Amino acid sequence: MKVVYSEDHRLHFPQGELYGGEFVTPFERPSRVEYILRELKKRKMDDLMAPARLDMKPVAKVHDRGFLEFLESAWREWTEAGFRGEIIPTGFAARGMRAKKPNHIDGKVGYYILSMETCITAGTWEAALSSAAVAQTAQKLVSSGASSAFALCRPPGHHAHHDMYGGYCFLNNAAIAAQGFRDAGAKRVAILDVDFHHGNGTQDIFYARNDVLFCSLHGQPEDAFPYFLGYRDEKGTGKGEGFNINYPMPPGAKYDVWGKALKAALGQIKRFKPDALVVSLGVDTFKDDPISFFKLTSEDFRTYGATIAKAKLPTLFVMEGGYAVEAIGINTVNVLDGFLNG
Ligand code: SP5
Ligand code: ZN
Repeated sequence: MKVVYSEDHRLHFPQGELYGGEFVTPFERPSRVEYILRELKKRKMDDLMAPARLDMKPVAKVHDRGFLEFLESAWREWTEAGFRGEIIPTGFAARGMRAKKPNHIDGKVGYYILSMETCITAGTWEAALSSAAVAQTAQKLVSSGASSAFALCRPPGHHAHHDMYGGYCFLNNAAIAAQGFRDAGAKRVAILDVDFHHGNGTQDIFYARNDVLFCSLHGQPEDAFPYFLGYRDEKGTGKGEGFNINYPMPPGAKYDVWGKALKAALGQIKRFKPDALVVSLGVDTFKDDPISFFKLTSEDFRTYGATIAKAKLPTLFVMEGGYAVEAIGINTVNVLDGFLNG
């Protein structure tokens, strides 16, 4: 399996993440990728490839133009306004207020953000572009006949909406890849999101569409980020009705519960008869993850990799979350190894 990877992820490394009222070193940090690369090498699965230049057409189909322009110019506008820290907004269009985009950068940030732990810094836009290029290059490999590929994306993408960023995500890499599959001729694409967190951004982007089925397994929104989306009764809208399926699960869920949800999701995916499968691969379902509450073991990751392989679909793995850094390599590569070798 080819692994698409770019060093440019390093351009995004904020100093701080707002966590429990403190600024801590971000959980989503560059070393995550290094641990994964190290484990791929160890198992001789490091068939690495650099991304091609990003084709913006699929990006423009899944993201709002004003949002893309905002991300591109945010750092310049922020520093020109005289601000010296990393980008964090102070005000929001809360209930009952007007959701109109202001001119001042501080207001614009409030308009486009969905959660405040995610800072923008000088290199964020470039890193986000490189991450999307990684996903797109891997998608093109699969569109051209590879049975699978791994997009080692960083920063992650599944929390990024059509026109909002947050949850460590800026551009929705999995959505860009799914759109790329469509543009390359796939009639139907399924997205299976196994990150611990609900894939709110991916849901938002495809909510009214019936050509992309979105299934997400995640910590229930009553207790887990992103808190305001991911309930079971969110099933899609208009012609997209029935093409969004959420599997929220309570704190402490182990593989007996999680694996059942996976099988249910794979059953729905099979019924949909997709031409390609995108797996939003987060390994923050691990028992020792510092910000999550599922209890999967390292061996469970291998098991579910093998289960996904049984769908026998052209499959693109797109890296999302996972913050137990010492185990992130083992857990991620276990999924790929289980997928390839049972
Ligand atoms: C891609 C991805 O996995 N993004 C996750 C973003 C999570 N951001 C906020 C987390 C708030 C966590 N609160 C956890 C309490 C733990 N005791
Ligand atoms: Zn996550």
